Amino acid sequence: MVTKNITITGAAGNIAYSLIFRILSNPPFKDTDKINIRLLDISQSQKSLMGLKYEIEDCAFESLENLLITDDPELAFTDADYILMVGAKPRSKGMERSDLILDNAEIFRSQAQIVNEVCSKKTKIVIVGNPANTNALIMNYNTPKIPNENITSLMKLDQNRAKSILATKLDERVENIKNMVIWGNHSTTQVPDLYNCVIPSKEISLEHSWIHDTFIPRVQKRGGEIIEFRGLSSAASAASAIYDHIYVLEFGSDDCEALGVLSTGEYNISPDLMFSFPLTINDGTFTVIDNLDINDSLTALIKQTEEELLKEREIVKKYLP
Ligand code: NAX
Repeated sequence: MVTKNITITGAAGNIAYSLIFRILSNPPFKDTDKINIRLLDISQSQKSLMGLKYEIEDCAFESLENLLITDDPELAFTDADYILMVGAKPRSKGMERSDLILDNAEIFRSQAQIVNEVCSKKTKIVIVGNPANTNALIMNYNTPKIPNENITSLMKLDQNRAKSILATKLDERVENIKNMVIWGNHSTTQVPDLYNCVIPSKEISLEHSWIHDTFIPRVQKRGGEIIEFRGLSSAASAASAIYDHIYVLEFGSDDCEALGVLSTGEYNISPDLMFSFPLTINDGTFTVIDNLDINDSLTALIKQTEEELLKEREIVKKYLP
């Protein structure tokens, strides 16, 4: 019997409240019979985690072998197969973005140091907590034992949003939309690319103004739109995207995928940034698709998202040994 150790940080938060139940009801892991789930959150959240534990038990999930709630990262991370890093400090009123980046840098560096001590080089780490790409870079730099390709950041929510918005516009099925590339950062500078997108059975014909004045800003600001209507940030859709992210890492994909990965100079993007590129994924390994044309109208936008990541990297440089 194969049992996987799955750790979720920020387990008392909103995204985890959807994610945990989604994973346990239909585990997205290859050749896995049972799951040991470890739920990590800060000490002030332990009572709430206890309530969550009771709810998980009440589901009587057949996939569940063992359930641990803890505020001790070492206990949570030891021998993990996957660590889903959802936990992060939220932005409080009046807080500068650079302070938020630094507060989270501190969290991710200290967790990375523990990961490096107690995990194996097989552990896969998915970074969700914002700023996800820069937190992932910190994780990467502070875990010399973990191969770079095992650390990815969540961009799948952005890709799912882009596919769905286009599907609605064209009255098309979402599964027919292929090659939806998202370039750059998980932020309002990300660049969803309709110029490389295809629908195999038909030609996509869209006005430049719709692409640039409606589609791109809508995808970029979709998170804000959800907050405006729901009064809360995306949680179930983020959890669903994390599930999809794990699924493609485990089972591969016949489409172009969007994950934040460590740049090595592809498409003239600066090396050493966690950047969303077009990827193929097979047998648990990804490859950057390096031969796409970038439409002239996107070049400046892609530069902007790269520059934002460079600025974030500059802010956290003392966390990048
Ligand atoms: P919540 O504020 O509901 O939950 C965050 C949880 O993290 C809290 O329970 C908090 O106590 C915990 N936490 C804080 N510091 C911790 C630490 N050092 N160790 C363990 N746990 C810690 O936020 P939620 O809505 O669940 O969102 C979580 C993160 O995902 C946020 O940073 C959010 O911005 C980010 N997102 C990233 C997305 C992406 O595509 N990359 C999309 C969704 C989401 O916006």
